[in-house]
Amino acid sequence: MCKTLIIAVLLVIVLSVLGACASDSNIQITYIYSDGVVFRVESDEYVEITNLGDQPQDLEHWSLMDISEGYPLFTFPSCILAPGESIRVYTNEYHPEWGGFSFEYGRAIWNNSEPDVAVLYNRDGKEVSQKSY
Ligand SMILES: [Ca+2]
Repeated sequence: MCKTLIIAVLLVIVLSVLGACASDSNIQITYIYSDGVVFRVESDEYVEITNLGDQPQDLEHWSLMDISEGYPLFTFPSCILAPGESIRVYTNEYHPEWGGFSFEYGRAIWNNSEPDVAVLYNRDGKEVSQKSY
C-alpha cells in the first residue's frame, strides 16, 4: 500500500519534470528572415519563434541572441505563446500582429553573406533552440 503510494508519487514527479522539459523544447526558432529589404539598416529582418507543442508557454525572461556576434540580446516581457502560434522579433520594426517585439537595433543584425546563428534561451538561461539560415 505504502510502497504503491511512493511509486505513484515518484512517477508523478518524473512525469512532471519530463513534461516541463518537453514543453520548453517545443518552443523553436522556426525561421530567420535575414536579408531585409530596408536599405542598409534592414530593420525588417526578423526571427520567428513558434510553439510546436500542445501547451501554452510564457516567454517572460526568455531571451534571443545572435551568438555569432554575441549581441544583440533581446529579453522577452510576459508573453503567452499559444500552441501553434508564432511570434517574430524584428531588428527594428513593430508589428503588433506578430507580438510587437523588436531588438530596437539601429543596424542590420543578421549577416547576409556569412550566416549567423540565433539562439533562444529559456528563463533559466538554458538553450532551447538554435538556428542558422
Ligand atoms: Ca541581413
